[in-house]
Amino acid sequence: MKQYMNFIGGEFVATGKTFENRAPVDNRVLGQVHEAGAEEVDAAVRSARAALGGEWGRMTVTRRVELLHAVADEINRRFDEFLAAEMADTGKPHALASHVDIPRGAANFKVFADIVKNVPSESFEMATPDGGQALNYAVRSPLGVIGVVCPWNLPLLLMTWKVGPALACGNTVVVKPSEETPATATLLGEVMNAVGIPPGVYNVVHGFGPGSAGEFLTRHPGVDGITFTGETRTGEAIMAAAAKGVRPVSFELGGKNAGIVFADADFEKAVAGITRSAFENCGQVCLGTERVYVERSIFDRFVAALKAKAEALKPGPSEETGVGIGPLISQEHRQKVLSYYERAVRDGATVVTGGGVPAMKGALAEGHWVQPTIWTGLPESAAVIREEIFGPCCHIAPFDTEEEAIALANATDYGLATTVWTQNLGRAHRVAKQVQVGICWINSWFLRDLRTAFGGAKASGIGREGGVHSLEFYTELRNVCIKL
Ligand code: NAD
Ligand code: 6OD
Repeated sequence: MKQYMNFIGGEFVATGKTFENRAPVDNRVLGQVHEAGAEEVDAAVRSARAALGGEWGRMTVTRRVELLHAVADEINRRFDEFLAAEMADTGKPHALASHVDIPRGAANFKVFADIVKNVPSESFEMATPDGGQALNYAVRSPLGVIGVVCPWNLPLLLMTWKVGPALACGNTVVVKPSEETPATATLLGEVMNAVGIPPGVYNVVHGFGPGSAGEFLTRHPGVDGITFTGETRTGEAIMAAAAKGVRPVSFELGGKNAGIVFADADFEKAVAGITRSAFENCGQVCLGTERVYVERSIFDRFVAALKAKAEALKPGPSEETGVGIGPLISQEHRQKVLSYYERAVRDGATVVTGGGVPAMKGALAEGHWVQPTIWTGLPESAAVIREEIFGPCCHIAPFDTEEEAIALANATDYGLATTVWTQNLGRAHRVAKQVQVGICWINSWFLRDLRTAFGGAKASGIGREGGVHSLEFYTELRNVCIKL
């Protein structure tokens, strides 16, 4: 039976308390996860602190960049192991994990290493009151020990999206992966040792949130900053923990994202784009589209076309050829998603397609499958239009004017992403300027350039990461003023 251990000070650490890690495709037990208690979390934070004062803290940026490139190369060398681990933990299709999750895991180290190496610093000359001169210039210091708390939907991608820049800036990290997906964070410990990242720079503690490793880590006074991706409600709890000691936080939280399709859009591309944004990763993408607004003149045609696409998504295990959709992460999450499916019907929705569980054969019948689901006909006050479901489902409603579409998109407490489909550049720009979100895609979705700002407005997050914006969070900017 596989053992997923904590990684502390460069060593794999077992604990007396374990919990099962299960495969979403058939609910089989994949292995035992060693839950970190307060003692192990404390050891991890201490080892991260010690590493700051050691070789890592004294290392030149050039050498750090070389090492982080080596981490990326080693992930690529062990690509198949990372791929197998991620597919087993999440059940996501091979095409998705091999084209998105694992390559991004490597890229997150390379790109941020290069950004840190190349980003300039500001400097100002000034006249002083005594007629002399002074020179101001800024230097960046690492923030210190960073607590990294991660979700389960894109485990390696989202974890390294924070660990990459944190290490590139010279920090050390203690990562708390999701209890649902412990594998790739653990495997990364082997990579760190193999390429010579000093012990204590990268640490992993396994466990849950409240009363477990997540809470112990975020409350630990030795943690200098916390970066978190997950639910908005969890963000509130972590923010309260971070208040003690006034520690900075960077939050990427939930979403209830709108897709807007204008009648002048390239129809086929819009249908394909919304198919991805609504159903990719079984709808478990924070940037996903659960509310679709379509201009009335193409509404019926669009609904029929999206229905056909949803029904063509073949459910199945990651490795099977032609699989278009995997399972949800857990039985508990499936119950939540199915409760929204029932709620939509109770609230009077027209179920265009789906609404239940697909018939799966043999062992797969034990997996956490749900059908891709499309609703129409609900008022905007309905729960499935207001609340984040995080499943493969969307409600489609018609609109008549550009202003109406923008107002509908903005009528939510969240503000993460919007995807807009139109061939009118002027309109695209007008809409992009008015939607209250951190990222607005035009004629695309989840198209990522890691140099750009990423984050959420309103209840979808605090701060921006990506490119130089990551440096804002992971470093302290110090002005040096020299009287010449
Ligand atoms: P979650 O908030 O339940 O858990 C995320 C992590 O926080 C897990 O590691 C969990 O153990 C830990 N945690 C839970 N309670 C905690 C506490 N009180 N203190 C410390 N740690 C705690 O989220 P999830 O279910 O794993 O992920 C799905 C959610 O994440 C969705 O809401 C989704 O929108 C969001 N998400 C957002 C982004 C983004 O970029 N904005 C990206 C991915 C996922
Ligand atoms: O691409 C990224 O950097 C990122 N943070 C994606 C988030 C996806 C949410 O599920």
